[in-house]
Amino acid sequence: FDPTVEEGSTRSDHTTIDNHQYPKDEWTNVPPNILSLLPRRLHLERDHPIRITRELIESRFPGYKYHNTLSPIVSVHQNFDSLGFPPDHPGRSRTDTYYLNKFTVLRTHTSAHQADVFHSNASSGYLISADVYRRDAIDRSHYPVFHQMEGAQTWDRLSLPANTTLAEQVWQDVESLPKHDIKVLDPNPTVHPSRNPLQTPHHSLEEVEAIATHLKRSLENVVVEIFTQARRAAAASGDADALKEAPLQVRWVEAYFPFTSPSWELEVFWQGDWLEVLGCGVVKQELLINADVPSRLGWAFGIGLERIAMLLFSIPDIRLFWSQDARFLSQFSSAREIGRFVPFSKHPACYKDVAFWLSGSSSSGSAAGATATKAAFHENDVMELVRDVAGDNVEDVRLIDEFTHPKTGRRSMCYRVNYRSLEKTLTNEEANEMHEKLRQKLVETLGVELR
Ligand code: FA5
Ligand code: MG
Repeated sequence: FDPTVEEGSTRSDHTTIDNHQYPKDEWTNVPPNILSLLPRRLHLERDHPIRITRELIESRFPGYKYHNTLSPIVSVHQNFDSLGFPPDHPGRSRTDTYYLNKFTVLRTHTSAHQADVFHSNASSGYLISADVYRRDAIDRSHYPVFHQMEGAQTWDRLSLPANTTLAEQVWQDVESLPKHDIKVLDPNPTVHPSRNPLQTPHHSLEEVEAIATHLKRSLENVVVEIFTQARRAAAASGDADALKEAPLQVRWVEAYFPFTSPSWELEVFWQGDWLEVLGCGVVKQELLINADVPSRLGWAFGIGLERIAMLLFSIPDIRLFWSQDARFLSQFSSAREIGRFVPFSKHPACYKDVAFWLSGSSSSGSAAGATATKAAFHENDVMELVRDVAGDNVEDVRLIDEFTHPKTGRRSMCYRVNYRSLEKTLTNEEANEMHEKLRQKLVETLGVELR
């Protein structure tokens, strides 16, 4: 923080973070409430559940190199181009990503560091844990800042033991992984070659099979470890519902990422539904070639630490991770066994609706690409205004009605905002006040017409 800059006349032309200045331009869209979360770094905070979760997963990858302090400010090149995101990929849009300016973003995933870490070629396996930023919906499992852990393992064709092929080496490494006995419902989902082609110019089928098996087994082991700990915590709590939970079920599903092929997601059956916990795949060889390690091949994954921590500790709402309330923080310690989180009293919900007509035409198009022109209506803009006026006092925001007027062609939307603090009971007046501000901001910022 540099006071001379803050007070200077250029104040509104730059964003200042840690004494660095980032010039603003027509792409800039990071609000102050998001910037204020940059220093928190929950994955490094002592006794924080995100840190405990990180350390638990790290313990399943002995010998890997850990990177835990990489800056969240990265170039568009690092976050997208280096990973082969096409120019029109929706993830690049200003409605989805926080831009400091045209060339600089808050990383949307830990994969932003893949190219650099592969390039440093410091070890065959690495883990990167970090805060990541995305404009997104508001509900109990989505927050605009969350934490990911990236992992990768590669094998070098040029440094294999004598008379051993790369595939043989990988199979040997598979054999030395710990074994588990859970049921994997769909261990080998069909992979569609149109979107997940085998990298035939670079890899043999045998190599891909060995690498994919090593990848899947390593990640299944992580999930088994998490669930074993969560079960133990449930048993210790004596909670009857917790003990009734069905045995662990996991399944692999095909996924698509621009930087892996083939790609998968791992889903866990949790509270009656399939929950996606990670994405992964065989690293595209172009990345390794561009990182000057063309003789290496391997796998990578990205896992959501909040999702894992919610399973591990039974934490019901993602906002809790940001709480500074001792009733939350005092329940976690890396020195104790994992225990179930005991919710403090749940405060009443206060629902308020807001309905409005969109301005202009009803065309909906994505604003991706090389320009930052005024985008069509995007729900994430509503979410951001809600966070701006009400912060963590909102549990979720849902679209409850939407229609197009048959004569005028105008579109109308109605959102239901659930005002509920984790820490205290909100009075109706407090909720009304926030809601009135939201209504004004919607008009001022998005140019809608209230109904
Ligand atoms: C990625 O971010 C890829 N970079 C993952 C990857 C890495 C693939 C390496 C291949 C190789 P995705 O957007 O699906 O993928 O996010 C990965 C995980 O982050 C999800 O499975 C989920 O656990 C978590 N996650 C995603 N969005 C949110 C969110 N808004 N809030 C909390 N967790 C989230
Ligand atoms: Mg995903």
